[in-house]
Amino acid sequence: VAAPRRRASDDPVESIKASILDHLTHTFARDTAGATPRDWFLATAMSARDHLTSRLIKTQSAHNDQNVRRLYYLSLEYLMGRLLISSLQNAGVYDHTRQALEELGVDWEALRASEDDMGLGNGGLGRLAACFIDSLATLDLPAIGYGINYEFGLFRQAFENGHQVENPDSWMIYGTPWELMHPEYQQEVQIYGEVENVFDDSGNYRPQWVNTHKLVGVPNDIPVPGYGTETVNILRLWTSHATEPLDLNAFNEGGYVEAVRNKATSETISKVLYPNDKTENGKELRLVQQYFFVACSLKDIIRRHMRVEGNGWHNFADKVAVQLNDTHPAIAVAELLRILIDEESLDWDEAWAIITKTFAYTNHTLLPEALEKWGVPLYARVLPRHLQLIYEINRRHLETVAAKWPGDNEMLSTCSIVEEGGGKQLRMAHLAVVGSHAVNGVAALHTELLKKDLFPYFDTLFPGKFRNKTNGITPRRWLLDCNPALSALITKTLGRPDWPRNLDLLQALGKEADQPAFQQEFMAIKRVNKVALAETIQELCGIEVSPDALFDVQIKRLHEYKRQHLNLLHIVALYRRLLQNPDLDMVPRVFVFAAKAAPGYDLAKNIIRAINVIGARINHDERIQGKLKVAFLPNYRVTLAEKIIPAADLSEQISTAGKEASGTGNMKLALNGALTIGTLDGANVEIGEEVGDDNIFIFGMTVEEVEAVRNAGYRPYDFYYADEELRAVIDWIGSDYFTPGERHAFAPLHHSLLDGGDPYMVLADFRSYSDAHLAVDAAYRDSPRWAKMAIMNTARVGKFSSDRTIREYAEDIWNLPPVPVK
Ligand code: DL6
Repeated sequence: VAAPRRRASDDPVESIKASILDHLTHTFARDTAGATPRDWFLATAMSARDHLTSRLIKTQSAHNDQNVRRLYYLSLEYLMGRLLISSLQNAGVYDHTRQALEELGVDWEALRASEDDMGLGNGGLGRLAACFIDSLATLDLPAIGYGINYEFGLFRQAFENGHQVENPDSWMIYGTPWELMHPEYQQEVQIYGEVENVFDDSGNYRPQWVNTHKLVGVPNDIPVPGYGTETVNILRLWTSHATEPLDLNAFNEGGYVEAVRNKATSETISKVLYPNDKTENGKELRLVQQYFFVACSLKDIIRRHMRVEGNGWHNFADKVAVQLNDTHPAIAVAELLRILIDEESLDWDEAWAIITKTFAYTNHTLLPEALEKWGVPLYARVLPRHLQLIYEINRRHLETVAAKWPGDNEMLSTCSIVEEGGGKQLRMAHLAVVGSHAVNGVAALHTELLKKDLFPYFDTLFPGKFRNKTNGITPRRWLLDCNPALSALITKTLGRPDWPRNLDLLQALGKEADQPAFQQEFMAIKRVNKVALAETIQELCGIEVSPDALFDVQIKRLHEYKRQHLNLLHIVALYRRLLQNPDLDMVPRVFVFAAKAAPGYDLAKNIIRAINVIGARINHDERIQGKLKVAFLPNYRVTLAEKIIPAADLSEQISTAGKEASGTGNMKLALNGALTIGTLDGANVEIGEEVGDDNIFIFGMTVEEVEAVRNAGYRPYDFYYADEELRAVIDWIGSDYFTPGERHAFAPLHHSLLDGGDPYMVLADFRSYSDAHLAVDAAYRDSPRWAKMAIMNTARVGKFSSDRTIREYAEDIWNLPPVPVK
């Protein structure tokens, strides 16, 4: 039935109902009888958006009126997930909206399932950016996130015969209700071309970037509401367009494809997210993507500043702080320099002072293959003027190096932005360090290693520039929204509902950890979440699992250094123990995996196949009486994480020490009462410090031990021959037992463990890992002890709220005061 135009009501539920019906009818032209769940989702999202846009306008007025200092977060990735629940929660209208929909007879589960994930990121780095913009708004910090509005997000993963297959993620093929397009703020930017020296009006030679290709970036804004505050910031994502969408002359002459060629080429830039989370060096389109979004964003930042300040370069760095999320946007250093010198005619020193006050850089990895380098010939073609400027930055930088270490040529080449030898390459991390006033790692251990191993000379050259900012996660999405039952228990127990804005309050739960009644309530919620996950496992994998088993979870990108294959070796060892002794007394376990592998990463894909195939054999083996189950859930993404995390008993954080910069899944799982089995790596170290040794299972070599073993000449065969069980497990995997008729199915995995040198020392850590699992087994049998440990985890991880992280950035790096919106 068509609704009349909305009438204001004093009753919030009535008012939301009217708003939803109004959008259903007048925005989407649907009546209630024929509306699909997606129609209801769209109408509800628009109703939520109405709440956000009015606050957004208020926020922008407050920021403009007070001419505030702003933070601009530049990130090539934002892994947002679904936005409906978090938008409703943060806007404070979640309960009323649920009630309104219930009264309208709408199926809530179907409605929310019809929202596609906004998966514009690969993994940790992109999800961190999403948590950060939530915290920025929650803390009333004036901030704008900039990125790319990819038409296709991270691929959708399916399994065929255990193999990963990738399908395109056309998440916005039918549009998305969250984006507000602003053609009035479109920016034209240029690329390619060449540099000519021409005389300027004062008779001086000046370089000019000419014969360039022009592109247009159109901004799409996503409102980002803070929780429990009026502030609504924006995430501004650029879509690429051609300056001339249609060549009418070509069209009139019958060249139909020619007529739209320019449009198609230009639109390619924002078409698809690159699916590697650690490497993408050398791809021209990737470089173009980086420059496109950086150039559009800087123009937009300058436009906003100059609107108030006129030609106000003198106070630009007072009003503008830019955070580079990894080196992906590091070209911003050269682009701002180009604008200041070529377009604004500032002299070098003035320009450089502005730049180094404006930028700060976050490093997210120590893995050498993840450190971005660009071939000089490619740069010369795509960004010829920037290349010149980077050379000049480097020349001046090397003068400083030479002054510090006179006559040390080795030091010059180590510190240079330009890597010589082979083909010349630009080291983007060096450019980012030189062009920033602050550089941070993402966990205490990572920052130490950054200073010691990755940039040792820079730390000496720029004392105080390197700082630590341990990552965090937003407690809104990762507890309040994804685990409503536990959230309700926390609110009831603490007697206050404001813990999602102050996660340290959870500490008070520690007092309840020994109380049988509280333990029962806490564990009953875990069980309900496990029942729900068991249903999802049945639905997605066709595997029946018992919620009484211990749910042992490893969810993250598939990477050798994250060592999903260590987990697999242990599973096969357990299977073998059970076959040898079917009466073995062990806590039944469900091993849950979810992970995407980069499409070109053969070993990672082989590990996925091995887990799937070996898992299937285990799942169907009646001899082991259901004591072991292995489920690899397809298409890992934020929405799936929200289902798995509240149901996890054990969190696998088992990277080789020194390799995982921080990890953030470890924080989400601990917050939801999962115990960690982990190495002393990344933020595991700090999680251990917070929860205490009694509430975590630490195993394996430390960073120092890893280094010592490697220096002594690591030989995986030594461990293979020394450990009968390990040897049997590896031989078994190397045989065709699990793939009858198909020989060498797991040869890449087998090779990596032995003849390939086992680069991540899986074999060296195997026994210690297996022993730690025995300790897990013993602890789980003692239900009160386990419950206490789980509660202690939830109670003691308040430090890992991204609000704490962002507060530290704001105070220590951005010098950014909050601006409450009335
Ligand atoms: O800082 C966020 C996240 C860390 O928690 C992970 O440890 C780290 O691996 C990840 N890095 C990336 C991409 N790496 N690069 N470049 O996702 O960042």
